[in-house]
Formats: sequence, C-alpha cells, structure tokens
Amino acid sequence: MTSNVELAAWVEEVVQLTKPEAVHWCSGSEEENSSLINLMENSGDLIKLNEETHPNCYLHRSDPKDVARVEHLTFVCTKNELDAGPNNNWLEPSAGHMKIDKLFNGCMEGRTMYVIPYLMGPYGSPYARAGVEVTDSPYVVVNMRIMARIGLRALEHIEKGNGFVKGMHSLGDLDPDKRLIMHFPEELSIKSIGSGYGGNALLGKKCHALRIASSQARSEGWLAEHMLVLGMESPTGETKYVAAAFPSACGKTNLAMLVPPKGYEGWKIWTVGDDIAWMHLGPDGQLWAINPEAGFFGVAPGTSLKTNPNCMNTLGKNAIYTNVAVTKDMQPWWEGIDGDKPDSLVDWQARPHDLELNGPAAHPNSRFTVSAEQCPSFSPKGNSPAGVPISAIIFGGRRATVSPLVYEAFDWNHGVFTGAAMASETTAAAAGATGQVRRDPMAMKPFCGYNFADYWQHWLSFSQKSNNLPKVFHVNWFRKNENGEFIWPGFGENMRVLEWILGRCAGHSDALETPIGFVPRPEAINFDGLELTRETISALLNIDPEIWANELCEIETYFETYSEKLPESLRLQLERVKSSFAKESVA
Ligand code: SAT
Ligand code: MN
Repeated sequence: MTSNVELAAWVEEVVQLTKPEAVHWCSGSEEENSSLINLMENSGDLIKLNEETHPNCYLHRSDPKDVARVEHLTFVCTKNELDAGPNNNWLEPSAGHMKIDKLFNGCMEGRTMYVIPYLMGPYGSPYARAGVEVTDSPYVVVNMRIMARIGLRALEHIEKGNGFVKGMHSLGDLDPDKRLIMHFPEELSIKSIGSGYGGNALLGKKCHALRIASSQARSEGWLAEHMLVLGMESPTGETKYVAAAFPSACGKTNLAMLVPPKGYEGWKIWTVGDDIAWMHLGPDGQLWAINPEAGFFGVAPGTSLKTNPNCMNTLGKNAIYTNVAVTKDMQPWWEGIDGDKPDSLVDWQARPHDLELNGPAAHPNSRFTVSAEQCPSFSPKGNSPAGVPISAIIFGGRRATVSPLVYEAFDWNHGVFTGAAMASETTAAAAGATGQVRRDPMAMKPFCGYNFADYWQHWLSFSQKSNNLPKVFHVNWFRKNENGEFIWPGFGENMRVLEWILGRCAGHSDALETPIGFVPRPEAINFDGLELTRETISALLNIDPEIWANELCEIETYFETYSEKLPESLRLQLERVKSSFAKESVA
C-alpha cells in the first residue's frame, strides 16, 4: 500500500471499476518475480527454455491476433482536436473515458490486479519520471521489471511528492474488436485494454516515455524521442555520443550495439539506449540525453552473432522471448539466427514448423526482453543521472531509393526539416501491411502525443535557446539496386558512416554541398576492404533530381495536411531545397 493519498485513491477507483479478486502491490523483489514466473509456468503463459544453454530464460506465446502495436486503435484524447493533430486518432477526453471504461467495467473479475510503481530514467536523475501501471497480466509485471525500474524505490520516489503518470491496463478478453489504447496527456494518464503485446501493454515504454512524455516535454522545454543513444570511443580514449531516430524494426538495436569492423581496432561503441531518449538542454547549451528505459525489447528475427554479437551475448540468460520458435531441446530460434536451420522446430504458435503451410517459424515481430546492464557494450554512463552530451542527431528511414547513404543538414532548422520530411517502409512492428513507404517524421509517427505541427515548432524553438546544439544528419542503410538487393552491407560497417559523421562534428570530414545537404565525397568515407565497385559507391551517394522532385512534391502534400499550423520555417526550408534543385538543373 502507499502513504500517497492520490495514488491510494486512484487505485481504489480502478478496483471499483475493474473488480479484481485481489490486489498486489509490486515490490520488484526477486522472490516476487520468481513466484510470478511460477504462476505463469503453471498456467502455460511461460515455458521454461533450456536451462543449460539459456539459463533463466522463458518463452511466451501470445494470442496469434495480438502480436504488434495497433496504431488504428491508439488514441490521443485532448480537449481540443487540433492539439492531437492529424497525426493522431482523436477522441474528446470524456468520450474517450466513457468508451474505454465500458470495456474496463468488471474486466478483472476473478483476476489479481498488480500495482506496479515504476521509474523511467536512472535513480537520482533530475530527468527521471515516475508512473504507476495497474494490470491484470503477470507477463506485463515481469517484462516491466526488466524494462523499467519498478517497485519500492519507485514508490518511494512517488511518496516523496513527485508526480506520476497513471496507467491502467487489462488484457480484457484479448478480442481485437474490444482493444483500445488511449492517452490523456492533459490528465497524465493512459488506459489500455485488450492487448498483452509490448508496445500496447508495457505502459512505461511507448505510451508513457513517448506519447505522454513528448507532450510534457513540449510544455517543459525538453525532447522525448524515439532514438537510440550510443557513445563512440576513439583510439585516443575520447567518447562522443550520438542519438539516432529510426522507425521500429529498422536497426536501432543493431546500431546501438555495433561492433567496429576490421580496420577499426581501438574503437569502441558504448550502448546507452536502443529505443528512447529524453534530451534536456544543459547549462552548456548541449543536449544531454538519458535512456528512460532499463532494458531492451528488441526484434529477434535477423539477430545473430554476425549481425549483432553484443545482442546475442546479452540474450543468452535472464531473458523473456515472445513468439519465437523453439528447437527440439528447447532453445529459442528465429529466422536469421546463426547456424543451420534445425530439422524439427516448433513454430511461434506451437505447431510443427511448416514454412509453406504456416509461414516463418518465429513471428516477424517476435521479441526478446532483457536487461540493458547485461549488454557487454552497456555504457559506463548508461545509468548516469545527468545523461550524456549529444554531438550528433541522426535521422534515418528504410528507403530502397531516394535517400543517399548519409548527408548532413545545413543547420539546426534545416535538420528539423530533414527529420520532418522523413519517410520509411512499414515493418511488422505494427499491425497492417509491411513494405509501404509512409511519412514518419523523426520516426515519431506512431508515438508523438500531440500535433506534429506543434512538435516541429518545438524542435525549431531550440535554435533560439542554444548555439551549441548537435549537428543533424540523415542516413539510409537500406538502399537497393535494380535487382532489389541491398547495396550497403550495413550492421558493423555502419561504423564507417559514424566515423564520417563524427569527423563532420569535429570539422574535418570532407563533403560536397548539394540541394539536400552536405554529402560525403566518395573518398571522405572509408570504404577500404568492402570491395564496393565505383558504381555502387556512386549509387550509394547519388541524389537523383527527378526522384527528388517527386519526393519534394510528396513532402509538400504531406506538410499541407497540417495547413496553417505548419511552421513557416519548414515551408521556407522546402522552398529552399526546391529552388536549389532548380538552380542546379539550369547550371
Ligand atoms: O512494441 S514496441 O512498440 O514496444 C516496439 C516498437 O515497435 O518500437
Ligand atoms: Mn521503438
């Protein structure tokens, strides 16, 4: 229980509505965790994996219709529709409450309600924020215990008088027609029902640390972003930090844990976070970032010793796997993992694996949940209360064409335009079609808790507050040739691009000014040992004016959906790019 009157009253209110059989306040202890795991092993919600190869690891198979975020069922409820913006589904708050409370009514009958106090951000950080999630899912409790700092210390933080976000979650009956994820940024509350899947159910993550926090960040003058944070240590021992925004399932975890390739002996990448960054202006005018999370909820398929050895070395113990396949001897398995495909596999729905009949063995959005501190590359500054100073911000999408491997924005405001103009092919992280290009500004399309036009204005406002802001870049690891093959090797080789980026920050990497920004001269990036042909290198760095003319039209059409709210500065940036293409074609 708690001495915080507001918290006690709210929990009582939730009890009255949802009518649980019992209420359990989570301490976050080891014993509590073991007993929940025990409970779930008995109910079949968790299956123990091979203790010898994967100590303390478990498999969870979710409902097959509950495997990803559901953007069409996710709402931002603000008094004024314009505050949610065309980028969000909107309901007026009282209508939202009424709609979702009907589903919550009595939904926990016969179940235990768990009360999870949690902290997003390192203990002792002035930037850390608290929340309390109530849920009827023990799977949510054990995952939240890895992903956030839960239990007594978080409760203490709240009881000291710090505010907290109220998050109400129930599995309901997992019926997709009775699934809703609602945010009330003006009330600092979240209500989610009908899904047990990560992004919909672990409320500290996308719901709190992005949707609610982005809205708080706007009014308080900071940034809550869908970004990994990494440190890059040079052979001289100096470490510079970068934050990078890519949409879900576009390689944030891989970049955050990168192992430098051959030729980069003496360099080291340190992982601060793989998904979310909260950034505040420091007294030095730099942006300082913390990772509000404590764990990784990463995509399993494609992860291997070749693509991400640090991740594989993180995953082997104390991990929860969701919707992966298993081998005969109960080891987790997914498409793209090392080694040959074993003969007999049980797929993510517990069927004997049959590719033709049932598709991939692991669900394309199957996940692992694991503590960040277990990662061999976890940064010594990963729990630093002050965070780390950011030298460069990188935006990136998954684009088969259009965007070159890397370019640098001319200045902060042009960088904001570059982020606002981002687009990417959709992935399995959200329900719906994959591989379709959509506008995904700053990789925040599914996560910005307010009108994007106000969000861009907020980003732009930083140029008035500091002249020591990070440089802004755009990358694209996913360019393809006419045969549909990727032309950039990616993964560890992305180090070469990071090196160019840090060189630009230090003022020495060479670049060519183009209408879209500074693009590296081919000799300015270290391509040694990659055996890329001259044609491939030029294709990687190419900016095709015709393709860009079309792209700029699409950006313009998209910007128009924000009508008069669109910041004038973004309109001007678009005009500037257009006119410099026009000048180039005359020249
Ligand atoms: O499921 S999550 O939303 O937490 C992961 C992601 O899609 O980025
Ligand atoms: Mn994400």
